[in-house]
Amino acid sequence: MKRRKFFKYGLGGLILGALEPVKAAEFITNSHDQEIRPIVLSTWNHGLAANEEAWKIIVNGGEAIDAVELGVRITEADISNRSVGIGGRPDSTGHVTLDACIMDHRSRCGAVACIEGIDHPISVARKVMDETPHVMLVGDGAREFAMDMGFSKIKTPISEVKKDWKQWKKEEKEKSKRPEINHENHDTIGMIALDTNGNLSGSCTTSGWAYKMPGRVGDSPIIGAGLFVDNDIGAACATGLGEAIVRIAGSHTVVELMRQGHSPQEACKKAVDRIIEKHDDLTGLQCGFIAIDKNGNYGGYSVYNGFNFAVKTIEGANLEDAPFDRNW
Ligand code: SD4
Repeated sequence: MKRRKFFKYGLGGLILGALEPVKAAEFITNSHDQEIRPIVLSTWNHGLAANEEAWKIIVNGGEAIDAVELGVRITEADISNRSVGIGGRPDSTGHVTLDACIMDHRSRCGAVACIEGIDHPISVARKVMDETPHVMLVGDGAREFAMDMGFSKIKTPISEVKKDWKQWKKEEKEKSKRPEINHENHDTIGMIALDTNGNLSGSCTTSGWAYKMPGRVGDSPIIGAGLFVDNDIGAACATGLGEAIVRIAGSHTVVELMRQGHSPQEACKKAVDRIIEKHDDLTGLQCGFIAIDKNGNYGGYSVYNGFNFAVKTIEGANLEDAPFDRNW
């Protein structure tokens, strides 16, 4: 067994950022005498930068809910990203419609779906959670709510994306093609985190399936599908073909499997197995899950190769290839 280093912090708070030696620790003992292994986990390569932002909150003793919101805002703000935020690809009619959800350790949650012209859907989802009695707002209602909350209007699609969309329109044969969901597309960001108080939260944000039917919503803003958190057990989120993830209530399934005693890794694999069982045609059907449990253990799994996820712990940052069921 690896040697563990213990660090204790007083009631004055956890100023972990200021304490260099903590980097070597596998877990910390917080001011409530709990041993915690704080962690941030998020989907795909873009998760690396997002995790760094989230970690700033975690390492200073902040709440996981703030970490997962601020973390994925980094990805939403990156206009070179074609699958998250305002740089995302539009639906078949040229409208960029965004989906997002967020959930905290008290099972509070908020979501927006099919929202257009707002740059940070994750923060609108947070406002739905914090400021309304509802869980989800969609379409124009979500947009009006965002504007009431002080979010500014953004023009989408950005010109490069518009050019691509026009080209896609021209290529009639491309219209029925299922868009490839893989690491080159960078895809949805889902983030889950365990903070130094031992609390879990998660977030998920996407522009969804490129050139989707107008009004189409995938798994990403659906609590239980794209994201689920149960503070007694663990947290999970999903990426890939949303329709397949919704069919098995993917992220909720992963958390329930952890409740039954499976490790995060096994739980993700079992959820993927279920997707495979429920679909006769797996052509291009990529789905991946990531999960963490209350003890800071983590894992991921995908249908096909090519899915990776970013891990941030006290010991450092990593990009890991998820194990998978089959090769493309
Ligand atoms: C969706 N799950 O809208 C999203 C897309 C995605 O990796 O995650 N791509 O279906």
